[in-house]
Amino acid sequence: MSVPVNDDAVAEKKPSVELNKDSNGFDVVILKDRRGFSAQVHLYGGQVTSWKNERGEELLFMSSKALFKPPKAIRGGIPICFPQFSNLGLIEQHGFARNSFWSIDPDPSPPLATSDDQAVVDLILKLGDEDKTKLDKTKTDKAKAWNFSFEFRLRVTLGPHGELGLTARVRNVDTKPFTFMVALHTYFSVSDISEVRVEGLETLDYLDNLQNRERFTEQGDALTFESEVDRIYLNAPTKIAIIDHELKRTFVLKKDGFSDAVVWNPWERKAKAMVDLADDEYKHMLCVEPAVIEKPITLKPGEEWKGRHKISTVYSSYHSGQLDPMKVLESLGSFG
Ligand code: TA6
Repeated sequence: MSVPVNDDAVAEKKPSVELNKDSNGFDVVILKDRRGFSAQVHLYGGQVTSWKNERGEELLFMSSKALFKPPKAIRGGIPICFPQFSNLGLIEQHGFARNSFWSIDPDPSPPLATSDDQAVVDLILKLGDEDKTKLDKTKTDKAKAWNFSFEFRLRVTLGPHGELGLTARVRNVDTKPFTFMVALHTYFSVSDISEVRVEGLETLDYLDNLQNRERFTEQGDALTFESEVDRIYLNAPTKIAIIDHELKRTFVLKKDGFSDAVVWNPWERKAKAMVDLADDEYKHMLCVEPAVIEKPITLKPGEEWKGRHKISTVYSSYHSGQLDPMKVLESLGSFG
């Protein structure tokens, strides 16, 4: 049963926010903007699990074999990797935020600026002493390895032109400093990975996860895909473009507060080994993830970090080579 939160807005076709339940009975928030774009956010994982354009086309990849309940993270949308990226530390791969239950934040403080043009939902995940008992035993053990009190606030916005925005804020509410990594592990839906190129990462240094995280320098032109790619690009720029030639669609990513960007496609062999990904689905996904990995963040008690990630789509009738994505990026101005 869906309970419109601001039902009068729905009648006037203004942006709307609705609280619903998924097939497991877990809470899911549905955002709609006035252009007809929609987004879906699962409180399990605090995870955006859908972003559709006005034609109802899904723009994020979701595995047909995704599991939407603990302990597995949902394979698709935008999983949140926190407080750790990969299996670099003492706790589980990519940390515990993506397989914990978040709540709707009744009082985002300090409130972020909102507008009538956007559908907005504020989520929070916090691990204070009183919350630790809520974690199941294994989680508690793992959380012990990263045993700090924090508040992770996530604001998800949709609109006014269909763009999807995530603002992440991590606050130290402990009595001692802590250090963390974070990534918004974004799965983009693409027509065919061999038809895709990524602009904006040229000439950057990257750590190659397929070669023991050795450091390399990217070549001078667009990134294309012919095999498994798993790289952490360092000091990545504010804007990155993912060009899908087949669909004549460009995803434009704008970020700030995230120093790095991860690019990942598992390709055929790894895809076959993943229980929650169909064998050929690697062809229809690409992860480009704003992240803080190489230089983790340390917060003193009371300090807060903020990172923003905004994604939009640009359609064009261009044929290969006719659209200069850097001109597209420049035309979109600065973060805003
Ligand atoms: O973002 C790239 C990556 O770190 C890859 O190494 C791969 O492990 C991917 O994340 C997915 O990780 P997951 O734990 O969700 O299977």
